[in-house]
Amino acid sequence: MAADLPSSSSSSGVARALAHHHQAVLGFLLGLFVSLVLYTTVSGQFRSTSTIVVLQSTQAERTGQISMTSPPPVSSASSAPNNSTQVHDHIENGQTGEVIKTTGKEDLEDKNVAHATDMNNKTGNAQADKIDQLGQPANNASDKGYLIRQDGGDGNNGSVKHGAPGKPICDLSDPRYDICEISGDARAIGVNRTVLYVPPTEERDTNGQEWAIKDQSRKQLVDIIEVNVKTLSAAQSLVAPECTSRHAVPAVVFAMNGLTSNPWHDFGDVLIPLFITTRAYDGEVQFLVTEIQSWFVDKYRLILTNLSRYDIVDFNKDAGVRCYPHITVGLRSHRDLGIDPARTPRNYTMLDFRLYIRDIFSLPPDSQGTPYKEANKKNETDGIDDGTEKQKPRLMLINRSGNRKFVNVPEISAAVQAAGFEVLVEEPSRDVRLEEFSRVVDSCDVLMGAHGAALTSFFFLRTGAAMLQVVPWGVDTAMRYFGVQAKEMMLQDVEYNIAAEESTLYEKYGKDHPMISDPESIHKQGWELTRQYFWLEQDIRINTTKFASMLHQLFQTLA
Ligand SMILES: *[C@@H]1O[C@H](CO)[C@@H](O)[C@H](O)[C@H]1NC(C)=O
Ligand SMILES: *[C@@H]1O[C@H](CO)[C@@H](O)[C@H](O)[C@H]1NC(C)=O
Ligand SMILES: *[C@@H]1O[C@H](CO)[C@@H](O)[C@H](O)[C@H]1NC(C)=O
Ligand SMILES: *[C@@H]1O[C@H](CO)[C@@H](O)[C@H](O)[C@H]1NC(C)=O
Ligand SMILES: *[C@@H]1O[C@H](CO)[C@@H](O)[C@H](O)[C@H]1NC(C)=O
Ligand SMILES: *[C@@H]1O[C@H](CO)[C@@H](O)[C@H](O)[C@H]1NC(C)=O
Ligand SMILES: *[C@@H]1O[C@H](CO)[C@@H](O)[C@H](O)[C@H]1NC(C)=O
Ligand SMILES: *[C@@H]1O[C@H](CO)[C@@H](O)[C@H](O)[C@H]1NC(C)=O
Ligand SMILES: *[C@@H]1O[C@H](CO)[C@@H](O)[C@H](O)[C@H]1NC(C)=O
Ligand SMILES: *[C@@H]1O[C@H](CO)[C@@H](O)[C@H](O)[C@H]1NC(C)=O
Ligand SMILES: CC(=O)N[C@H]1CO[C@H](CO)[C@@H](O)[C@@H]1O
Repeated sequence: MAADLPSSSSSSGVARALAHHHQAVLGFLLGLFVSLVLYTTVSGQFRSTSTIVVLQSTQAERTGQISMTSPPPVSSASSAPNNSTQVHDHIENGQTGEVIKTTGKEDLEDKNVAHATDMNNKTGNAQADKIDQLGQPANNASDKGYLIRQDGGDGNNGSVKHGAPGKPICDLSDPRYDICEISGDARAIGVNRTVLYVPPTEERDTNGQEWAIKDQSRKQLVDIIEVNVKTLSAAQSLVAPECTSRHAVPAVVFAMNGLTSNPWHDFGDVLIPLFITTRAYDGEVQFLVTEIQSWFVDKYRLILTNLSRYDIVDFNKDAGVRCYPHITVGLRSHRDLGIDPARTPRNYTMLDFRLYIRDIFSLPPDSQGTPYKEANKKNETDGIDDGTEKQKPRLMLINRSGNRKFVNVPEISAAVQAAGFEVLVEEPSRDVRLEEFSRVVDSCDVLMGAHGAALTSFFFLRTGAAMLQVVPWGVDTAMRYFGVQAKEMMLQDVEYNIAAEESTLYEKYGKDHPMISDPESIHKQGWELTRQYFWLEQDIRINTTKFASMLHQLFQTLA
């Protein structure tokens, strides 16, 4: 008996222990489940905020309605934890660079646009967003003039001593870009693609540290050649190359190659990131440019010379040892052609950016309404109808010549005019002079074009003017590449989603081909096929009857 007791008690003890163990396991599993659910929900949330788009046009849109006020519905696909939503999220490494080499003529061909989308994978996204939420880095020690500490820059603070001027901090944590901030004795040697940090004597270490940084906003691009950033060791510091010039302002090292030459990328990959990274300097910063492109410098001179009042340095050819109190290597970027205000030093928004661009191109201030409204206003104050013809709203029709072109431009023009607009057909080339072209865009109430880089001219529109995007069959990036931005910039975002019958793919392949009957099935087969069919092979024949009803609605909104 007695012998049983311990035995029984021990067996019940074992049972209890076992039960506890089970509970613990169950609890653990439950906890794991909960945290998984949480993670999925949260990361799903992250994903949908940063991927906002992936749109399926509704039936109404397909038949040509305006989606101006309410944001278009987000397809179920975008919330599904599925590969199909990721199709556009992956940059095709390696090939991108080659595809991109456009020569002058091809400039507005944005066959690469989709390539260059948010290349964040799920983890990447979630991480990036977490970093955002960590908020402002505490390190404030660098001089007040250098308000460079922006977003998650200090996510990696392992190498920073608090209160120290700061060793080079290279932050590789963002899925889009890498960046280094060097405060103190920073020396840039262009021909060697090297930026050195010479620590003060008391901080020197026996070992140095070294990074290789792609100095533009798309760190996956093979074309962007790395710049070396080094903290010199104690021994190296003693033989550091002597400064050949000393500068009082900070410098930023960045690359001008990559996907540039397509305006969407010019702005999205370089100009907006440069704005985010340097606008707060108010011009008191020097640009050290790797892979400098003279056409880019010419085309965007007004923007570049406003962001920096100092000469641009052709860094690849610069043999001097340039010494600065601060050097940034790389450009920050938040999303495709976009700005996350919470991650900028002065809460800049895309609206700020558009107004800034208009300002430096000396376009009328924001208090001016759209050209049509202004003309009407004047006429009203002038008094009565004197019989002269009333000014019409003006629509710029972008005439693409490569892929995704309108094959019936004359009919479209006629329909636009019949709806009461003045039409202006434009084919901006890469070398278009923006000083003049910006004025032409500014004089328009509507900028109309097929989904493509030329729509990037929307920065020159006035508040309340419309971007009329003709969305080709099977293309689902309309909102993400342009629509979201238009709304953020207080432009009317109008989408005309073509029906299958308006795509030349329909004539070519017939209604039963999956690309017509089920575009989603093509998307699922990957970006290469999607790109080939929907981006490269497709032209557009707008059904002007259907289009006219949309134009009439649009006309009403402009009055
Ligand atoms: C992927 O999406 C398709 C349709 O969009 C759906 O049928 C499938 O279940 C999804 N797969 C997963 C793993 O979610
Ligand atoms: C996602 O893509 C991978 C690789 O392309 C493939 O192996 C996998 O089956 C896909 N998963 C789904 C749910 O489609
Ligand atoms: C996704 O991103 C994470 C973090 O940036 C990275 O570690 C991982 O390798 C990436 N996965 C793929 C498939 O690109
Ligand atoms: C940053 O510096 C300013 C002025 O030097 C100071 O007022 C502020 O409290 C500092 N912020 C942090 C987070 O240290
Ligand atoms: C940054 O450094 C502080 C103090 O050393 C530490 O508490 C913190 O965890 C570090 N943060 C990161 C992201 O490493
Ligand atoms: C550039 O690199 C070369 C080779 O490493 C070196 O000999 C030269 O001194 C460097 N130039 C400067 C200015 O440091
Ligand atoms: C940049 O433009 C703004 C107006 O938008 C002007 O106030 C500022 O002085 C300009 N800066 C430079 C360096 O030209
Ligand atoms: C920027 O926005 C944040 C929240 O989004 C706000 O707390 C902060 O006050 C804003 N800063 C400025 C300068 O407007
Ligand atoms: C539009 O572009 C096509 C092809 O480049 C050209 O043939 C046509 O003349 C252009 N139309 C107008 C009205 O400029
Ligand atoms: C054009 O659209 C109208 C109105 O939606 C429709 O009745 C007509 O059949 C369409 N024409 C063609 C050629 O598809
Ligand atoms: C009726 C009328 O006054 N029309 C005028 C409106 O304004 C435009 C441009 O300012 C003039 O060209 C029209 O004649």
